[in-house]
Amino acid sequence: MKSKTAFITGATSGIGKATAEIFAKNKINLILCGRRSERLLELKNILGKLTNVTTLQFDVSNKEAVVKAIDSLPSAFKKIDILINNAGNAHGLSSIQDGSIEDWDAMLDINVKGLLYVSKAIMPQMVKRNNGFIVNIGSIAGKEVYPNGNVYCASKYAVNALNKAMRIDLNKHNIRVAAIHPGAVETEFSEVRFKGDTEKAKNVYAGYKALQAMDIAEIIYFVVTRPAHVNIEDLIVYPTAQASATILNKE
Ligand code: NDP
Ligand code: 8X3
Repeated sequence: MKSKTAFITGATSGIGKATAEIFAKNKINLILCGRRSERLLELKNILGKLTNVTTLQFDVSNKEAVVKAIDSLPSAFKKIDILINNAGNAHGLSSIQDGSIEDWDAMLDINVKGLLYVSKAIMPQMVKRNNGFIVNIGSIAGKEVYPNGNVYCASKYAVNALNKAMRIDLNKHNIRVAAIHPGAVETEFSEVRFKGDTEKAKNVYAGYKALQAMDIAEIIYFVVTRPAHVNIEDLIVYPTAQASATILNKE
């Protein structure tokens, strides 16, 4: 396979799925990851018409599963040029004293440790080749703490710190590292945060035009296609109606 290969976590929905779509249109080979196998299969069938696609079904927070999945990649997909660390979610939105410990564990295990497990399995080959690109999807929640955001914000502050750490430690290995921090993007994010309460989730995006997953995917594609000497390290992207994590110009 001549063109570059990208490994995308959280490709079954939202930002990760849109990134897979734009990468496929631009002939980037794809390793698509997520837990929902039926969605992975559907994506493989559709995007496989545009580029080479393989899928890996695993939970990023399960370190043995991460290693096993990545070890199982077919030889044509073993060389990974671009890693998009996108899998993540929020569980709950409540004051810290009322938060659920299970929700805290899930957010820290997925958003922080999951990102580390996947990166740990892929960084060594990039170091060896003295080449690679890692894009970490942070959040405005990793730049500003907002009321009731507590542990989700902490997890995204950690992503922000890890992005900087990767940039520093991988710099001498010619590996580009970039973080993109979106504000409100209309995806399944709020459905997950509110545990399937679709009305509550819909309300998050009501009264203004939220970012769409493809808005972020186009930016990711732009970032990874800059010339070799250019690295866009840290980028905040808001919908026009949003001025901060908490200031939103709703109708
Ligand atoms: P979605 O809920 O639409 O997508 C989340 C993706 O992550 C899904 O593909 C899901 O796949 C995957 N995922 C979740 N948990 C796991 C897990 N344990 N193991 C493997 N994969 C997992 O949300 P978004 O597209 O909005 O979210 C993508 C990223 O963007 C997240 O990191 C989120 O924090 C961040 N973000 C989102 C914003 C927003 O407003 N939407 C704003 C700022 C940042 P599956 O369920 O199949 O495993
Ligand atoms: C997702 C955006 O504002 O809900 O990271 O934290 S927000």
